Amino acid sequence: MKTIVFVLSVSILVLFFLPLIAFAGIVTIPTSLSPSNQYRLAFVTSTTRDATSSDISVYNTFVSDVANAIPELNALGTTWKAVGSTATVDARDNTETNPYNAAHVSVPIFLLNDTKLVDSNDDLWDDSIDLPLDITEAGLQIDTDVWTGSYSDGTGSFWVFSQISQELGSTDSYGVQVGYSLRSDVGWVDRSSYQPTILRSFYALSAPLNVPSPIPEPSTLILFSIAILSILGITYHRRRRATRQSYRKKPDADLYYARHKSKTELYRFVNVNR
Ligand SMILES: [Ca+2]
Ligand SMILES: [Ca+2]
Repeated sequence: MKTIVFVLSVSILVLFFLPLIAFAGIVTIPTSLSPSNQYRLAFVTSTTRDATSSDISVYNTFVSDVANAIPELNALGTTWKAVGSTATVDARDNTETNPYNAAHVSVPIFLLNDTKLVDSNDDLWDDSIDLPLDITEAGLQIDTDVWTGSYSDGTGSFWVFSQISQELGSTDSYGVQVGYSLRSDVGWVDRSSYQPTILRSFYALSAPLNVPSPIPEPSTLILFSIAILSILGITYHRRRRATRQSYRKKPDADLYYARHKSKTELYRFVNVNR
């Protein structure tokens, strides 16, 4: 009987904590938010590629593929954009986080470890972020250079006076702009530059997401209830049997009655021993 109770208890624990175990790596719904709140998610890719293409869609596809390889991120059904600028598009427009564009939804942005990167689009492009953007798609911290081709206001890295471009896909001799994942000042996007043929990470931003209303899964609830009822039933059954056995051990109904002074139990005792 003890074994059955133990097995059932373990089953309940597994059923109850399975969702937590499966999603332990990353947090896709920030715990500090409430249902219907909007937010975006951000990560830095654990994998790398070059920066030789001047077509922003190449980088958007790259970060989308990295995100959608993670089941929890794929399940969000959102679009992912690279935090990158080419000669024809700025990072803040590619990610639809331009503070000067009223059509771009301004919401808090969270990392996949449940911490807040910034509070708004303004906060993203005001030369500093609240925390380094150093958490990968798998929820792990990473120390890496990141291709951005951008300045810290989210525009393309372009020297107007000398007409030199350090944007993604540039063939100018100064190379392409990188940020550094451990920086939270301007250096998060604008730290240094490298020749675009080398391999580096990318930052990714999701489209705006909504915190869902909590709806308990009926199947989980039913399983949970059945398990609880089973344990209660077993416990009741064991107690009842133990009581019967203790009654049987007592030879004298009067002695038992004298000790317990319960007519109901005396009645039970007589019935059991009939
Ligand atoms: Ca802030
Ligand atoms: Ca800021």
